[in-house]
Amino acid sequence: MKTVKFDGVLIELVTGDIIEQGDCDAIVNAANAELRIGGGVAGAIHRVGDPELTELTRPLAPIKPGEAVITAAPNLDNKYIIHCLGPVYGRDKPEKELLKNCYANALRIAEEEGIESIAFPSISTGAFGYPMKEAANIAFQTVKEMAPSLNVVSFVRFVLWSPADFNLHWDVLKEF
Ligand code: AR6
Repeated sequence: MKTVKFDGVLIELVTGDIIEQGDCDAIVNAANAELRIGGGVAGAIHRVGDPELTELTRPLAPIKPGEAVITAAPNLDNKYIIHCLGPVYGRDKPEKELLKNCYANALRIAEEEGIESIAFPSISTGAFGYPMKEAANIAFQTVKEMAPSLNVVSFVRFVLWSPADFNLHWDVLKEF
């Protein structure tokens, strides 16, 4: 585990599974546009939360790349799930801006909903093919830029799937 502070906001990197972050108010889903079960993160979250979760997401779908919506978190210890649709690398453009919007919109919703602690996966870096180093840079840059305006959110965890992903994220974060 590694931590840094951006203004008053504690940033933590861990290796792990997004569905095992029960100490965070909210987790973020790397969703599909239909807000249904999928592979990767969306598979893990919906396997735990369905069928209730899909009942909650159905009226909110479809969403566009960069958008985020919030639901309750059935069968999880978290209060909320914030569902973000990342860009498909090479297809949804401008991909950098769309990925940035995911993090910014998730943090904005968290502020509005009184969420103090939030856990993100590495959005778009699995099925959607975004190179992880670039994606990590955008994620940290966005949190850093927003940190001074965050009054409620005080803890942001990045949950990385493998030790290699963790090391890559730390290499990027320590340069900030
Ligand atoms: N916990 C944390 N990270 C995970 C987990 C997990 N349980 N499982 C995978 N990762 P992805 P995307 C990592 O594919 O690229 C789905 O099929 C993974 O190694 O979940 O935004 C949806 O239905 C990678 O680094 O999300 C969409 O169609 C990162 O999480 C599409 O994939 C994101 O991988 C979304 O693609």
